[in-house]
Amino acid sequence: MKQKVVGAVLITVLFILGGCGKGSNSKIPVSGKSTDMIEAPLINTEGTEIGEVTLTEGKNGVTIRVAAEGLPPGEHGFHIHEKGECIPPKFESAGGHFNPTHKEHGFDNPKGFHLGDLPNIEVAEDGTVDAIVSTANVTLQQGEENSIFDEDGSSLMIHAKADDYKTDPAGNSGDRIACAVIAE
Ligand SMILES: [Cu+2]
Ligand SMILES: [Zn+2]
Repeated sequence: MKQKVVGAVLITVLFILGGCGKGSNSKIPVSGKSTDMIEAPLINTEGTEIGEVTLTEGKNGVTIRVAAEGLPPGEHGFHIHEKGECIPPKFESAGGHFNPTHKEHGFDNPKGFHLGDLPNIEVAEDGTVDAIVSTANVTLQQGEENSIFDEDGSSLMIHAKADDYKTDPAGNSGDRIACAVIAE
């Protein structure tokens, strides 16, 4: 298991995010397969750890924080991919975008969007990023159709270029440059 289940700080984090909806009935998972919080290392195309992603589920969906360094400055596509495997340098092992509803890519695509589609993230001039994006389209709870804990797991991916939010299948966002396994 690469992702760590951090039960002790769960209540604190939910409180900070204001998403206390699940606070009363959330349980620390016995199986480790379904949870309210995930932390996972982010690796680059050389397999070097460059940061970390944190996913927290509250009543308005899942909040994803990505904190990393050593990335090219500018806007980058950011998605949940369909398989929980990050094999550098190309990360093709992660498959396409998480898409259990069989749509096309992009928020601006009339035939869209993938449930794994997310807003672009901005890397600063010094190559660091500390971004928070939210999505109501996925869940960390196992057994749901939109759960990232499906049979083959899921990963988070940063791309070389910005996502145009409309070009199928990946928003013309270019190479995959960093990957984190968020469910195995
Ligand atoms: Cu992607
Ligand atoms: Zn997509």
